[in-house]
Parts: sequence; C-alpha cells; structure tokens
Amino acid sequence: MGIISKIKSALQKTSEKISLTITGKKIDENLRQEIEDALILVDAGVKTASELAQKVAEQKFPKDATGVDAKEYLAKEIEQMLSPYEANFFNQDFKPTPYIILVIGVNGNGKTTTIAKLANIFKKKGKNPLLVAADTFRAAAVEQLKYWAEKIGVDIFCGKEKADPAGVVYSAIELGKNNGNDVIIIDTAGRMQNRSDLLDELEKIKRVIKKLDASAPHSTILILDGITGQATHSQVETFLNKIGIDGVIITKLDGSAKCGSIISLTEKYGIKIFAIGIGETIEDLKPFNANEYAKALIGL
Ligand SMILES: Nc1nc2c(ncn2[C@@H]2O[C@H](COP(=O)(O)OP(=O)(O)OP(=O)(O)O)[C@@H](O)[C@H]2O)c(=O)[nH]1
Ligand SMILES: [Mg+2]
Repeated sequence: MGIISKIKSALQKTSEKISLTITGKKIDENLRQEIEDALILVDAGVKTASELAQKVAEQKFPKDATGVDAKEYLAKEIEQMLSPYEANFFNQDFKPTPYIILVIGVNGNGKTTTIAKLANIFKKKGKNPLLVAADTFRAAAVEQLKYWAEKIGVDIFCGKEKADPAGVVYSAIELGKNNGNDVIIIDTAGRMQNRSDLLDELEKIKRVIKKLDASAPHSTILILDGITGQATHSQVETFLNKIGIDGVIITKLDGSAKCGSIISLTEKYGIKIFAIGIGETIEDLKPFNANEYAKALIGL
C-alpha cells in the first residue's frame, strides 16, 4: 500500500464538498468555514487552519475551476509550509563512523519499533549497525529489541536488567568501535516529559556518549506518536530544551486522525521531520515527503 493510501484522507469529507460548492471564481464563506473546521479537526491548529482557509478564500480561481483545483491549491499551500522541514534522514553518508544515533521519547511512542525499521534500512544500505538496549528498566524492553535484531540480522548490545543505562551505552560504544560497527543506534526507556529525574538520566547518557566522541550523538531523534496530535508540542518543547534534538520521526500516521498536527509542529518549532512511521512492519518507515503528505491530507 502506498503512503498516500495509508495516511487517512482526513479531509475527504470537506474535499467532497469543495466540488459541490465552488461555482464562481471564489469559494463562498460557508466553504471557507468548512475548510477551517476540517483543518482544526485534523489538528492542524486553530491559527494555521484559519490562515489556510483564508488563503483559499482569497484565491481567484478560473471560471471553469472545479473542486479539484481548490483542493490542489490547498495542498500546494500546505506543501509549501512543510517542505522546508522535509529532511530525508537516509540521504546522507553517515559520517563520522561510528555514526551514533540516540533515540528518545515518551513511553510507547514507537522508539523500539522505529529503531528496528532504521536498522533494517541501514542493513540494506550495506551498513553494519549495532543496536544498544539501554532501556534497562524492563526486561521485556531488552527482549523486544533482541527479537528485532535477530530477525533483521544485526548486532545488539544488551544491558543487564536495572543496569545503569549510561554505563550500558559506554560499554556498547566501546564494543561497537572495536567491532567495526559503522552505525550505533541507542534505544532508551520511554519517559514522560514531566519526569525531570528521567530527563536527567538522558542527559547523563548524552554526557557519556560525548566522553567517547565529542561530536556525538550525531543524531538525536525524538520519536512522536502521530495519534497524539497537537499534544506532542509539550514533548517537543521539553526534549528540545533539555536534551536537544536534531529531528523527529512521527509514527502511527497510518491510524491517526490527527495527521494535520505536523503542520503546526513544524511551524512552531522549526524542527526537521526525518521520517514517518506508517505501520507496524519493518518496512513501514518512509522519508517524509511534503508533497505526498499534503495530497494525502487533502484527499487528492
Ligand atoms: N500502526 C502503527 N503502529 C506502530 C508504529 N510504530 C510503532 N507502532 C506500535 O506502537 C507500539 C509501541 O511501540 P514501541 O516501539 O514499543 O514503543 P516505545 O517507544 O519503544 O515504547 P517504550 O519502550 O515502552 O517507551 C507497538 O505496538 C508498535 O508496534 C506505526 O508507525 N504504525
Ligand atoms: Mg521501547
């Protein structure tokens, strides 16, 4: 299934209405309102929704314009807003080696699954990744990463249960360097953005990484759950300020009715979107493409 069909066509109802209501050169007030409401409903944010609907309302369409023209216009506007944040994470040479990736985020957002998907892509690129199970709080968390590492056929370093995560990371990087792993991906325990003790622990992990390579982590990726919608803002804010992030991966967009939140997220924080998760299988991690995303959102 393609990305477009996997992301729910959240605005489909409105876009159907567009074809009914556009009669003259401009859309009418009712339709402007409907577009705004629909964008709010998909969690694009009130301000963004209103601005986008206003742009469509101000646009002069040709006499023979159809609903598709209005939809395409709206999609183009959304694409333009998002394209500065389109960052194909995989389209780089991952230097220096080992290229160290730290994966962080709130419980259940999809960190471990996304790491498996990343490892799969690296393996296909001919890299030799090492996964680090630094979520030592739960034995099940280590087992989960082990399962994926075995399935994909990549190296893994597991911390003992209740071991100090920063210590695990230290040993893992040393091992990775000796073994010639060119990419090291660190899985961390999920932590709510309001747990400052757990955030301190992440800071410690980062300090330990820097001891071994001052330029690392080369990428700190925050994993966001696409279902959460605009509520992800406080997560971004905390992790950005406290730990620092280079980009986000938004998961579960295959089942989210709040896909529009990406628009307000990028507008507000100017963060890069490295990739999107669109399913639970290993293949379901795709580069974020503003054009495809905008079309999917509008139902084109
Ligand atoms: N539909 C769908 N499900 C996903 C996606 N990514 C992850 N999941 C599911 O979300 C659930 C949680 O994923 P995990 O990878 O365990 O999340 P986590 O962030 O590691 O969780 P903690 O370690 O508990 O903090 C699992 O059931 C995954 O299969 C996605 O893109 N789409
Ligand atoms: Mg996990």
